[in-house]
Amino acid sequence: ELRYPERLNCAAELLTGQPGDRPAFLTPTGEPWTYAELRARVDRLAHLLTGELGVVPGNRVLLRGPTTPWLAACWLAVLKAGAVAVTVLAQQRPHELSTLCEIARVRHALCDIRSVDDLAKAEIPGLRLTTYGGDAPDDLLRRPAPHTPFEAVATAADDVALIAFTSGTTGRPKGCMHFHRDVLAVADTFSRHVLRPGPDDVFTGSPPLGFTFGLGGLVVFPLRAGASALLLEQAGPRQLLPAIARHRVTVLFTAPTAYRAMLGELDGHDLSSLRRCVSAGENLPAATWQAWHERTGLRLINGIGATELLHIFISAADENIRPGTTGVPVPGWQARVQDADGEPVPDGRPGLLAVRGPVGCRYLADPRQRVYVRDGWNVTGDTYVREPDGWFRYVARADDMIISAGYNIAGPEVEDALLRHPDVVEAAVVGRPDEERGQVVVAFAVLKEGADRDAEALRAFVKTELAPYKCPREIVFLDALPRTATGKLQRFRLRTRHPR
Ligand code: 3SK
Repeated sequence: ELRYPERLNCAAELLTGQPGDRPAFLTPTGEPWTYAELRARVDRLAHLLTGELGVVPGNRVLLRGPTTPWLAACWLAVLKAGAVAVTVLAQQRPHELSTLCEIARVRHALCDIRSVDDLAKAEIPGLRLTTYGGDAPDDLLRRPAPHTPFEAVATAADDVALIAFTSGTTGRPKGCMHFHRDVLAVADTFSRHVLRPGPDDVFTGSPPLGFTFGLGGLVVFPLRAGASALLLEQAGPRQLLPAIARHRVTVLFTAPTAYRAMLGELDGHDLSSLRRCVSAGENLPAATWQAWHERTGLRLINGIGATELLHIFISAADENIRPGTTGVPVPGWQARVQDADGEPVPDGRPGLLAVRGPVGCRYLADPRQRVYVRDGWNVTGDTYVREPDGWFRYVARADDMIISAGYNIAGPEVEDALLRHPDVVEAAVVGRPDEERGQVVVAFAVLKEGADRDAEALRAFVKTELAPYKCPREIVFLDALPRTATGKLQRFRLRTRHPR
């Protein structure tokens, strides 16, 4: 069981104990930041926040910018000052930003100068906006500040440390509050037991710090282990692959889409330093797992996490990985499959995934809390099967099951079959309303450059892989699938696409 002291400031904890001369953050171009430098910069920022900027404990401070050591340092300084970090994505537009600020009652914003335009355009009453990384004399990083240590505010372990937003794939965003102890708990469960990092590890990946998948993988987990993190502003396959070789990266965090995209570009890149590759954010099809294993010899760690629960709560570790399944509850977590009334469903049968552990969902003033948390269980909205030996297998998002002529069809199973075709790079399968069958299966596919867009041939291929009733009635070819800023597939946009 995890035990933390009653008074706990997680930022202070994350910055304590590492040798000062060890690297904390690396970037592709600049000098590494040592732990001593990181601590000193965080302390200067915390002095500025609590002095000139007038931030007081409990204030909500919006953080926005590309993934840089300065963004991570601002996040740590906000927490060290006892304020609440509201992390948002650099891609969010003025209207979205004003909604988030209204929900979280944001008073201050620290924004990378390169991401300021949309924030400046957003209508946010009373917001005190401060920029960093620019040339102006009042830029945060140019202001004079004491070079003395900053004493962390003695927050309670269950004071709110951060608010992370989940947009889901549609609907009004929900702000998820997480405590100081939650931040350490995700490091002390998933990272500690599954990744088992040490000071020599080098983490990198693509998820931004405004997505808790990235915040954990690129800041919290490396710091908790005294390791280092390579922070990339651009983290597509073209940047990730050379960066892994150059910085001898050992732990990689990215989504299934990026693993698939990297597969097409692996030639000539040295991945021999990698020892853990984490895939989350979306279901990992077995076909992607196999292809990555064949080409690299590495066994992808598939995880399911949620913004509501901060990070990953089911996954598998090391050799004990079964492609096509997610895994078992991370130590410290419990999971079960239940029906719509909250009654456990027998093993082997699909139902709703429910989990509980050291972190719980706490929506900020949102009645949807009652839907997510039922009887002390967090109901994630995913349909899962628990195998008789306790392994959890993903079926679909609960609202993504397709019911066609009385058959229950899981879109991801059909997607996996499509992805086994050598020309298919991305696939998404949805149900389209149909008078006769209730719904029919419609697939959207992105093909390799130059491949022949032959829907009939692809349908014939799927028929060799799956029972005919699962075969898509129609296959539509797209150049790219619609995704949210955090890379999640927006199936609702496909469902409402008009047939050709
Ligand atoms: O939303 C997710 O899929 C997720 C996955 C891993 C860690 C954190 C999150 C939010």
